[in-house]
Amino acid sequence: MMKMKLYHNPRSRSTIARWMLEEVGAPYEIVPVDFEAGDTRKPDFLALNPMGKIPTLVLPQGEVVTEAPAIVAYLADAFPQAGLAPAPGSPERGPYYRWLFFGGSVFEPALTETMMRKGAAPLPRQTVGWGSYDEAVATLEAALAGRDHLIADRFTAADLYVGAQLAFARMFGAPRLAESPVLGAYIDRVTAREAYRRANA
Ligand SMILES: N[C@@H](CCC(=O)N[C@@H](CS)C(=O)NCC(=O)O)C(=O)O
Repeated sequence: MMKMKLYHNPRSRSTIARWMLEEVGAPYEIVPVDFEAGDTRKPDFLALNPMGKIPTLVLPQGEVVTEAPAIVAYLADAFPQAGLAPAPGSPERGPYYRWLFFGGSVFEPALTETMMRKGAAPLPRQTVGWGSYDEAVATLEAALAGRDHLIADRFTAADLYVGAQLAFARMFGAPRLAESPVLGAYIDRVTAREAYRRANA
């Protein structure tokens, strides 16, 4: 059987895609990417993803999927038996998209801003699409207060993506997370999953 190919480096966001591949039980092979050897700048790789970034997933038919949240969302739909996405068009699909996109277009850039511009004045919150890091964290904290998961009281691909971002943030020592029992418990809960362990072994 033709397998999906994941261009991967264990010290990168491609661990998110690998975690999702493990969750859904997809047959896949790893194509190792060596940053130091310049693999992401080589023409063959740039032909797949001109951004020169991983994760990059190549489907057996040749289609290319990039951007970790898109890979996660695609796999959730392609492997419905894993039960990681509410049905398209169902009411729960709305908040499911909300949190998946929140992870990619709010939390991630907010985290990058707070970690890489330490000491600089924050970018204007009304203009940048992610508002501010503090608001992004407070929003997730409010969404998770008194509940185990973001949607429908079960683990979905949105928890995988947002949980992965939060786990990275905690690992990098990002502000506000150590003081949040709600987010701390959430990160512990999602990263206790077997598929997470397999992907990060
Ligand atoms: N928007 C992308 C970000 C991917 C990304 O920035 N990947 C980094 C590693 S964590 C990368 O491939 N860097 C290598 C490079 O830019 O040459 C996603 O969400 O997947």
